[in-house]
Amino acid sequence: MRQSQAFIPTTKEVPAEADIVSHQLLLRAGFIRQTASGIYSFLPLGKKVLQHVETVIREELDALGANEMLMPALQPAELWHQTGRWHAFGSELMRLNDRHDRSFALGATHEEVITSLIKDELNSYKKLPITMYQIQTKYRDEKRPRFGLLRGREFIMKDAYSFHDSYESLDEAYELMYQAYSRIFSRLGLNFRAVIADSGAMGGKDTHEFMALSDVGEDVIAFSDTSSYAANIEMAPTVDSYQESEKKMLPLNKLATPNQKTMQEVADFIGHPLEQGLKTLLFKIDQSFVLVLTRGDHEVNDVKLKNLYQASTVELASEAEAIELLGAGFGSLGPIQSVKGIEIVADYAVKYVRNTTCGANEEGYHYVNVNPGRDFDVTQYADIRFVTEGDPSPDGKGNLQFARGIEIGQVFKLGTFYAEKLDANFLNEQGKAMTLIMGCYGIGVSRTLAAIVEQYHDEKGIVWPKQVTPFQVHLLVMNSKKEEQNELADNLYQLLQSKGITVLYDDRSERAGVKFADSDLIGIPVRITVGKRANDGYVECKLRENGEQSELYHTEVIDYIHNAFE
Ligand code: 9G3
Repeated sequence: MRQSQAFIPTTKEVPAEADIVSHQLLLRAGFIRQTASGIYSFLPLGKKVLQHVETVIREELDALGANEMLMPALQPAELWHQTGRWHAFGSELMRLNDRHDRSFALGATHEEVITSLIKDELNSYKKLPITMYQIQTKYRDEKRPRFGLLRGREFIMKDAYSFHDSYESLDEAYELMYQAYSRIFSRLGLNFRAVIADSGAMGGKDTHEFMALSDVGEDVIAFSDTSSYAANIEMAPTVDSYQESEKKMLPLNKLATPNQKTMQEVADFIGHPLEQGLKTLLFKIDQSFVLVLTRGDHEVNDVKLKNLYQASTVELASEAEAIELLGAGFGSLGPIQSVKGIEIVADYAVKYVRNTTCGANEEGYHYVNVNPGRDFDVTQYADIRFVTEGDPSPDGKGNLQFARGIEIGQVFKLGTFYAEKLDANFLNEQGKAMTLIMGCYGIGVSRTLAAIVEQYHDEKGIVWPKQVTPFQVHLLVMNSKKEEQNELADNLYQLLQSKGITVLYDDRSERAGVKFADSDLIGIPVRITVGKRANDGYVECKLRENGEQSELYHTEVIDYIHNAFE
């Protein structure tokens, strides 16, 4: 492509609304432009990268024998009513009415559509297992779209759905898709981890998230410093490896602790470390109140609470509710003499505390030398805290470290939820109608593009991995008015393309400095510069990833490029 005819609006200034590198660079290098909050146009260079990402995904999915198709974005509301999701998803699900006033959802995902389609067409175990996939635009009305393509309201997803006559068959498909995802993200050059995740609203049992490691990632992953164990921190289980305390129990005592509110303030006032204290929080789990206890230095994991109670909503009670129920505000809550009948759930670590401190359910008073079992009872002990760095890895090998990740893929074992709701059955060998068993598998295609930029850039701009670069070579001519430069550059442009090498040819009448800066910003792996030495047939070659430069005779350029891309 000749840059004099291309639409690549690079900019020097950093757009105010872009607060992470990938968002800034994709805007400045002319790959995307925002149309509305969380809604983007892919300009020519961005579209080319998207195509390369999609090609890698298609190759790996097709190799599994998955069937590519394309489903509509407009989905009849009836389908979502049947699965109960029309109401389950609030304003995040974008909806509209057609001219006959019939309701539709703009597809946020396609379990309903694909299951109703398969239901009508597939009825025999002989046709199972089958996997369908699409690469298609999704719509989710995020409350706070941000970070450019990382959290948009209209984005490109590869979503796949597999159908099975048994859970063994589902397990096989899941494993195959898991391995395919590993190949896809490796081929894209990403530094990623597959982590055990929480199936959340999707139900089902197993799910893994594929996380591209990045400090701007919204998710925190906990991984072993010794083994391959890795889990989303929402899921990482704690290991009950606490030691029994040798200290003897001291007599319970009630102390005035005026204006001591936070755990740290109380610990300092009493004179013991934070982990010696007891943290008491009042939660509303589905509509009932639960007193939740953790050690002073631990944090309640609401996803674990939600899974423990199989609840649909878990939220902190308000201070007013705490005062009304327990007689005190947040800084003075405790499990002693709490209102009878309030459930008390405590993290395993609480079982081992000795002579701890907790609120007295009275403003400005705390109990000291509190001991579980003697001074308060617990309805149940459970793993309800977030793991902390240094905790033993749940697989028994090494200790946990944290990293932030961008979720670029997720694989789910759905089970029969959608097939039951949509009455999607197949006849088994005995001719008996059985409910279809499903898996679903997503990759955030546009999000992956941004994750690649997060992992591949430097202070001058993007540094595209060769698998996804919009062009393989950036050919610059320093002064197109000089006949010898123009001629050599034009000849090279034709020659490289005749060898199947993709070339972005900067033939603009711009100053050298502008061309070099744009070239560093756009981030094409190999730059060939035709300049002063065009007369004796020499050109300058430079690798974007390490800045390595060499002066080559023009006949050597093809080999140089092939070496760079082998
Ligand atoms: C919605 C809205 C947002 C959603 C969903 C539905 C997430 C929803 C989960 C999934 C599960 C898998 C197939 C590809 C892989 C992921 N956010 N999920 O179902 F209506 Cl507004 O999308 N779907």
